[in-house]
Amino acid sequence: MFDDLTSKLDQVFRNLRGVGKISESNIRDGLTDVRRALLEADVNLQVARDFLARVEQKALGQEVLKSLQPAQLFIKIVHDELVALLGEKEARLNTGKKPPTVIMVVGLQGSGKTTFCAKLARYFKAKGRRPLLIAADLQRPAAQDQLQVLGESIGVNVFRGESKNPVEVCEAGLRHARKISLDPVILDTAGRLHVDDDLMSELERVRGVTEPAEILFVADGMTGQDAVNSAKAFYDRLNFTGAVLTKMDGDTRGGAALSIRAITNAPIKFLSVGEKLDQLEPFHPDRVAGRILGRGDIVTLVERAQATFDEDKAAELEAKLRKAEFTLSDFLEQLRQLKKMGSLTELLGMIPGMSQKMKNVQMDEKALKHTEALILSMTPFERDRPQVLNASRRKRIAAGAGLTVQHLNRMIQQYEQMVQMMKQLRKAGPGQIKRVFGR
Ligand SMILES: Nc1nc2c(ncn2[C@@H]2O[C@H](COP(=O)(O)OP(=O)(O)O)[C@@H](O)[C@H]2O)c(=O)[nH]1
Ligand SMILES: [Mg+2]
Repeated sequence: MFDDLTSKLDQVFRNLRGVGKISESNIRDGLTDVRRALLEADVNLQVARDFLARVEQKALGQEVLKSLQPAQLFIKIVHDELVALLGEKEARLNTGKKPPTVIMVVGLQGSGKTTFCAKLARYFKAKGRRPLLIAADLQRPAAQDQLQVLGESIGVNVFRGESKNPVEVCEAGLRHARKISLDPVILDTAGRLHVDDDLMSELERVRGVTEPAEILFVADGMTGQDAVNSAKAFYDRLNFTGAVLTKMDGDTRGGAALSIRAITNAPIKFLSVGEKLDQLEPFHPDRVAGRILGRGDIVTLVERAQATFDEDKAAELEAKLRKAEFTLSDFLEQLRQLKKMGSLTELLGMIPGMSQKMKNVQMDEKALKHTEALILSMTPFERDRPQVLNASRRKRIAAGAGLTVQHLNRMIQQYEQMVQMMKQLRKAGPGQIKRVFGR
């Protein structure tokens, strides 16, 4: 997410830090470079212009030139304005006046509505709620089945109804939810390839009968300016109350994220960061601004760790470590837990200061598969006692995994480093961990 923009802004700041004494013309050059970076990230032209005007006013007005660390102050101004552009504070979901709360999900075809509906249902279920999904997309024959399959995979009820009319399906679904006290109710509506009047009228009728507390517009984050244009069209007709950006795991340039709030005045409420149903993040403007500026997002990282790490397993590992029994099987377990949290490259991007350092190192997801293959081709005896791995055992194991002895040696080295690092972390306590993360 935002990698390209991050590295371009980083270069701008680096240039500013590089000059001994900053002059007004340095600042103007900096502003020009920021502008270029924003436009290359596909930020809407007007949005970029307004943004720059605010930064310029602050930068030249706040006596950046006289401050002790002009470059730092300039970065801070850009940061604060980015946060303002993204929406100041986290926007929470509205609750209906009386239950069930209806959340209507709208957007173009293929933007990720159905996937998001299921993610949202999962999100509520994890909070102890009993959501209902209503399959109100009757445009495509398979759309209802798709939602049904997703619903089943997370143990959430999906209402399909008999009618061929989406308005009636929604009404019936809502009655069903009231009868058995399901709340919230999430409506997966139909999309089209382009904004058209038919679709908008249908959505208006659905809105009329269901009185949603929340209408969420789903925008494909990969499409940049197009997403902004369709957002505007949907906003003009439906006045949606929040936006969701999907496919933020791809190499999106970030333009939609930076423009949508300014164009529609509706806050972004979620980011969808993958096809799996747990890949959903509530949107925090300050954290995202931090990520864009390459400062990392340690809070999201920690939250994700808390959500995915199995606490019992973590405690078990810690106990083993204390007794210096951390074996290769534990090493593999640890790596698998890490993998569950998301791609390594993405995780590293959230560690402050890492995203720039790691820019040219494509974290090798393949290496993880290799490690898995190597450890699995050992006997349990060998996994527990890596010290017995002599040359002939190493040859057999490497061959078994379809890899070379060098691969195996490198993996063992990493394992030993991990054991060392964990010992040090444990000795030093939480203070050390803080230092590692730079906060
Ligand atoms: N990589 C990625 N793919 C996504 C994400 N959200 C949805 N998709 C995929 O995008 C495609 C369209 O999604 P779908 O939910 O069917 O869109 P709809 O037509 O708006 O209902 C599917 O292949 C999804 O798996 C996301 O956050 N990341
Ligand atoms: Mg759909």
